[in-house]
Amino acid sequence: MEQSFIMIKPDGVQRGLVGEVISRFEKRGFYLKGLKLITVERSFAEKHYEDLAAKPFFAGLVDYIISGPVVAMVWEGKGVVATGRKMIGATNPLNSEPGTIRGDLAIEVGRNVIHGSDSIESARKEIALWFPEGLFDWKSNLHPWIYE
Ligand code: DAT
Ligand code: MG
Repeated sequence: MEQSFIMIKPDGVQRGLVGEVISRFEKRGFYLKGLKLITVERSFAEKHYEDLAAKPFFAGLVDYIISGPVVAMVWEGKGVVATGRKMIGATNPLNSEPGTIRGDLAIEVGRNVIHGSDSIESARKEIALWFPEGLFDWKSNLHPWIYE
């Protein structure tokens, strides 16, 4: 089944939003297949955001991501990549709809609480980067109550 890489950024961890974010993905019906609290090095953050290396905000973005621990997760379920993006909301929280994570919990683009893979292909790459040790293979007993 489809998987997405979701990360609570250092501001989300510092602000005590870990439970809130996890709760939204759990309640929606997605399955948690990987989870860790981790502080990454500059070179690792640069690799994660390599597509944005030419952007003027790249250095600041990397400084922010390495400024403290993040919660790296893999969530699984039908359509989780696109639905995860909708749950997260627009990149700039001032444009994020209320009801989305950023629209409810953030104000500035440089402190937007959460990352979510933007395509199935980037999810695959990001999961390989962040979880080289592999994921947990377990099946929820709620499955028939979430899927028909
Ligand atoms: P998203 O995180 O919604 O996938 P992105 O991949 O385009 O957005 O950018 C990655 C992060 O970089 C984003 O969460 C916040 C930061 N960022 C993006 N655009 C920015 C901008 N114009 N100014 C400052 N930071 C920006
Ligand atoms: Mg992105």
